[in-house]
Amino acid sequence: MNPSDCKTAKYLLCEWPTMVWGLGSVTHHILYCLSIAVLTKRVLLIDAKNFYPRKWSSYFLEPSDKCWNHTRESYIDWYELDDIETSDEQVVRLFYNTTKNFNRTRDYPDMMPYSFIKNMTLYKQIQGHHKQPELWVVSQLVKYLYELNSNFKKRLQKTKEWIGYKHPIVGVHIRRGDKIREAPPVPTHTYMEHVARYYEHTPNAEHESLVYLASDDANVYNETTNEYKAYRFVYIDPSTTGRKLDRAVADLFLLADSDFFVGTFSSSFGRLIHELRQQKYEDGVCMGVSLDRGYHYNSCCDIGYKLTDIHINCSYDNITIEKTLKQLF
Ligand SMILES: Nc1nc2c(ncn2[C@@H]2O[C@H](COP(=O)(O)OP(=O)(O)O)[C@@H](O)[C@H]2O)c(=O)[nH]1
Ligand SMILES: [Mg+2]
Repeated sequence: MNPSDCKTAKYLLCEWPTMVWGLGSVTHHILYCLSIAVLTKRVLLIDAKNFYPRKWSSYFLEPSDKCWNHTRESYIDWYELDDIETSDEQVVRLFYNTTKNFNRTRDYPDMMPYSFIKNMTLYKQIQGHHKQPELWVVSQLVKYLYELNSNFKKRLQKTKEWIGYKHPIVGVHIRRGDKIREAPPVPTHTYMEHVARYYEHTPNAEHESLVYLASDDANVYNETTNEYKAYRFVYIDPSTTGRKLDRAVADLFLLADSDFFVGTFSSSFGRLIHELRQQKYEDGVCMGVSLDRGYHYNSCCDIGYKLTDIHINCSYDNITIEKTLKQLF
């Protein structure tokens, strides 16, 4: 990402066609491209209609300020190469399309966790510290990509104070909306059963039991706060005006920074929270629970983990002993 000369540097041009994707899906596609760029020692260029660099910098630091505007005269497609890792071509294009009839003759290149995993010594080393080395590797990429800028960090701090976000707090992400076409909705009481189990095992004497609630469905807030009076719900009111993306990024980080997370990994947004949380703990695998699928990298477009879900049995008895490394912002 930081070559000495942009004119001679090698590039990976990642391109995907126009479509409306959410924050989690877009991020996982960028991370996939980033993993290949790192692996092949190329500077990543992104050309996607739904990727808005100006919006990016409202929240995050630019991943790199070098070579991003390189003008490319020509490129070669990755599938025309024998080996993308050793190719001398200056610009290699990785174009991918989610439509089933896209005529692709080769599998997409493996993403970074796979190539790491081929190196068993390194895999075992990571395993000594973390129950899911694949997840740990992905979280390192997320860490590089998702560095909040100081302005948004301040805004998040203010929001935290304003809504009364304090530790310990359980983060609950209830994904409904368009997702119910892809995954059966999980009833609210199932989320709340896990909140109750967390607080049974981790009683909190300092203040009442707090829950940070986030959903893409505005009805969830009244419904949940009216029904579960034993908890104090903290949230950003979905009726507040402002950019939709502001609330989504804030929800993402406030959920990621909670002490325990209850969500669904059928949601890309949910998996992104879990990935971010790996930076908060030495091993954050059991510091959250998915109420449907196990952890996997991506559900779309044949990229990552060949769609295998990784399930790990976690016990509520052990969660307090995980070492907390830091607050996330
Ligand atoms: N503000 C807010 N928006 C959400 C939440 N959950 C989902 N969304 C919205 O729904 C989109 C989810 O799309 P995506 O990231 O692709 O994940 P997926 O559809 O759940 O797999 C996000 O970009 C948000 O706009 C939430 O808890 N809070
Ligand atoms: Mg989606």
